[in-house]
Parts: sequence; C-alpha cells; structure tokens
Amino acid sequence: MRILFVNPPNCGRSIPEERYGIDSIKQIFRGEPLALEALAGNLAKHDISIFDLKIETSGFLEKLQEFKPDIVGFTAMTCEANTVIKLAQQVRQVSSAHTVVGGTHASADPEFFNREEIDSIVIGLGKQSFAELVETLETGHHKDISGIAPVTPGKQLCWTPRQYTQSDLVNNVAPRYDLVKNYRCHYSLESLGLKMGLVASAAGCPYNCSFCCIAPLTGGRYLTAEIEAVLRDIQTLQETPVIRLVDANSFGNPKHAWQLANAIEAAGIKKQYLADVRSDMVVRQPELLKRWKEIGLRAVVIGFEEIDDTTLGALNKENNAATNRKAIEILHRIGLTIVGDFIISPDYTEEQFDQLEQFVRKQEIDLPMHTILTPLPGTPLYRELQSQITIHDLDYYTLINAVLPTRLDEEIFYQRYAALLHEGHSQAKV
Ligand code: B12
Ligand code: SF4
Repeated sequence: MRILFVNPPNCGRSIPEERYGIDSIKQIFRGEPLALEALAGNLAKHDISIFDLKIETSGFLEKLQEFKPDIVGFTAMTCEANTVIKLAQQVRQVSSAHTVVGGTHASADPEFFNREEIDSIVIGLGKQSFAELVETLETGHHKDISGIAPVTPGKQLCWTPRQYTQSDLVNNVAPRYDLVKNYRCHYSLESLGLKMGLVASAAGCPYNCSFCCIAPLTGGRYLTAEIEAVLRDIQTLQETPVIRLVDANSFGNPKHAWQLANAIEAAGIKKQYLADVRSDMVVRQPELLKRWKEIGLRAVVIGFEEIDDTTLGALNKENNAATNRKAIEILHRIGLTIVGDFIISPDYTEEQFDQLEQFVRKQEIDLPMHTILTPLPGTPLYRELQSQITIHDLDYYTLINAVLPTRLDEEIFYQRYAALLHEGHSQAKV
C-alpha cells in the first residue's frame, strides 16, 4: 500500500494580533512529526512518505497526484483540526485514498472528525492499531479494530475502546527518522540555534489535570518504552546534539528512569536532554535528577501551572505550591535549567499578573512559558466550562488565546500577557 502521512501547517490564529495588532505572542514552532515517523516504523512492507506542511508551504495537491496514495493519514492537535478537514477535502477532490486522522484532537474529541471527508479516526496510540487497519484495507477483510472508529456522518461514532498496553508502543521497530531527512535542518530551536531530535521514553500519564488532553492517548495508563528501544532511537539521531524526550511525564517510573540513565552512560552516549517532569517527582527523587544531570540532562520543563493552592486545586493538579517551590530549590541546587509552564486564567486581575511576574522573577525561573487556560474539547475543563466559551473556532485553540471571557478589558489582558512573555523571554537563561 502507498501511505502518505501529513503533518499539518502551523495554522493557529491569534486574537491579540488580529484585534489589537500585538504580534509578539504567536510563535512558530517546528519539530519533527515523531508520531508519523513512529507509525511508519511499523509499516515495513509498505511504501511510505511524510509530507510536512510546517516546512513545505505548498505543493500538497501535486504531492497527492505524484505519490498516488492508497491511504492518507493526518496527525492533528486541536488548533490544526479545521485545517486537517480542509486538507482531507482536497484529498477527496483528486484521489480515492482512504483518509485517516489521529493524534491529540482525534483522541480527545473523536466526534469532531465524524465527517464525510474522513474515513477512519484513530483514538490514542496508533502504531499497532493503524497497522491493523492498513492490513484490513489491503486484504479487504474488514474487522472491528479496537481504538479505531469508522466514521458514520450524521450518526454518533461507535467503536471499541482499546486497552492500551506496552505492546501498543511496538518497541521492536524504530521510528522512520530517515523519512524526514530533507526536512531535518529545519527542526531546530531557532531562538537558541539548537538542533533537536525527538525521542519517546514513555507514553501517557496517570494524572488527570482538568485542562490536559494527554489521558485519552493511553486511556490514562503510563507506559514506559523498552530501554534498548530508547537507546536505539537516541543513537539513530546522530546529528542532533540535543534530545527532547517528548513524554508528557518523563521519569514517571523512577526505576525505569534510573535504568535508562545507567544504560545511556554505559553506551557512552554524549548528548544533552530536555524532559518534562512533575515537581513532586523532583522533590521525591532529587538523586534521580542529579544522576540525569551527570549523563547530560540540560533542562527540565515543569508544569507549575499556578502559584497558589486554591487555583492548583481547581485544576486537579494533585500538587501544591510548596512542593513547586521546593522543586525549584532542588533544581537550582543541581544546576538544571528550569523551563516553567504557567497557565494564565482569562479571569486574571492586574494583581494576579503582578504576583505571577514577581514569582517568576523571585524564583529565578530560567525560561517561563505562559499559556492561557483553554478548555480543550474532550477534557474535564471543557465539560465544566463549556457554557461559558465565547470562541468555538478551533483555529484559536493554540493555548495563547482567551476563548473564555476575560475579566480585565480584553486589550489590557493581552497587553499584560504580551509583557509577561516579553519579560520572560528577554531574561531567559537556557
Ligand atoms: C513535539 C510536540 C510539538 C512539535 C512537533 C509536532 C508536529 N506534529 O509537528 C511542535 C514543536 C511543532 C509543536 C507545536 C505545537 N504544539 Co505541540 N507538542 C509536542 C509534544 C511535546 C509531543 C508530541 C509527540 O511527538 N509525541 C510522541 C508521539 C509518538 O505521540 P503522539 O503524538 O501522541 O502520537 C501517537 C498517537 O497520538 C497516534 N497518532 C498521532 N498522530 C496520528 C496520525 C495518524 C494518521 C494515526 C493513525 C495515529 C496518530 O499514534 C501515535 C503513535 O502511537 C506534545 C506533548 C506530549 N507530550 O504529547 C505537545 C502538544 C501536542 N502540543 C501542543 C500545542 C498546544 C502546540 C502548539 C499549538 C503550541 C503553540 N502555542 O504554538 C503548536 C502547534 C502550532 C500550530 N500548528 O499552529 C499541545 C496540544 C494540545 C491540543 N489538544 O491541541 C500538546 C499536547 C502539549 C500541551 N501543552 O498540552 N508541538
Ligand atoms: S498536565 Fe502533566 S501531570 Fe497533568 S495529566 Fe497532563 S501530563 Fe499528566
């Protein structure tokens, strides 16, 4: 089978720019589409191509006509969902390919894609389930595949939930990093001039923060990758000195994280790493962080989210402000760069903006990353705040737009937000 995987373009829209001319908030990120490379890895006998529209700005129709795919697979975050529908319409115009969508939005809100432009929706980890779908399409022996919903426009979707296990990671086959070799020079963190490669050492997260869309990817399970598979992937990315572990919750299984650090050292791998970790794990496992620093950990991304316990509690973070402060202390002591994620509620007052600004300065967060509280469809927060949402167009669900009413005058809200981002980035020490 000929399978074309498509990474949608950078397509999020920006309210501060459109309404108030504040153009400093929207950022363009580029990174390899690891999901598509991983899926391709488990399709060895097929002819696969990845088209990255975040890099190629045109030529999609030409690619379809030239490659003549039997299947076109899209990945999509929420802000890319509308764009994927439009791209799937283009596929329908020139080809009879089976169209499939997977990724964070399909997993959290599959019903959104229950439209005639799409044929199948993959919910959660797809490396194994998609391979099963390709087989049924190739042989014509249709069967029910758990984790895959055939679209039924006009009727509610019906599918068998998948009980995700380690076998869904299909660790015995590597991601096809080679399929993006022509794009690789673009996958860098331009502001720091860093070339970065993506590797997964775990999937999913057992927590259930109300704003987060990760749980549906694994049905709330935390699955660790085999150590040999992680080493293989790091070593394959020979030209990239920095590895971003893409796990939503790295080192969530400390025993696995120790084994991985020891294995990296034993293999003589000299690279730098960036990982997303929880602050309570840092407090419980400072020695683990020290160990990772020894083998190359350069920076950790931590979701501090809010600076007081009431708001943290409301987000169901199962963590508290004291633990966050303790983790910051430990990380400073170890000498790890802290990239701190903070969530600004549209409900923020001037005073709350001031307090957050002071916190970031006082705690010496090296690179603060501020997003705006966004009820992503499919999350508990969405169910809670659905009736208050004023902007339903998913193009704005980039986490840098207020889709709920702001308490402050909207323009002032965005000015304060832009100033916060500017201060954080101008003093960034990464
Ligand atoms: C790497 C990454 C990026 C990279 C690369 C993504 C890409 N496609 O090019 C870059 C840097 C480009 C990026 C950009 C953005 N990102 Co991002 N990103 C991630 C990150 C850290 C890892 C994703 C990943 O590679 N996982 C590893 C792979 C193997 O797992 P996976 O993606 O889940 O894929 C599996 C399944 O989902 C499924 N699957 C996925 N796609 C497909 C497709 C098909 C056909 C099938 C069958 C199955 C399938 O099978 C895969 C294998 O099992 C996640 C957080 C996280 N830890 O998940 C955020 C995350 C996905 N990003 C997020 C956001 C918000 C953004 C931005 C909007 C940020 C911004 N403000 O600009 C932008 C998008 C900009 C735009 N389009 O306009 C949010 C998405 C929330 C949401 N529901 O929309 C996340 C979840 C982080 C968060 N804060 O919550 N991102
Ligand atoms: S925000 Fe982090 S800790 Fe909370 S559910 Fe999502 S990945 Fe897990």
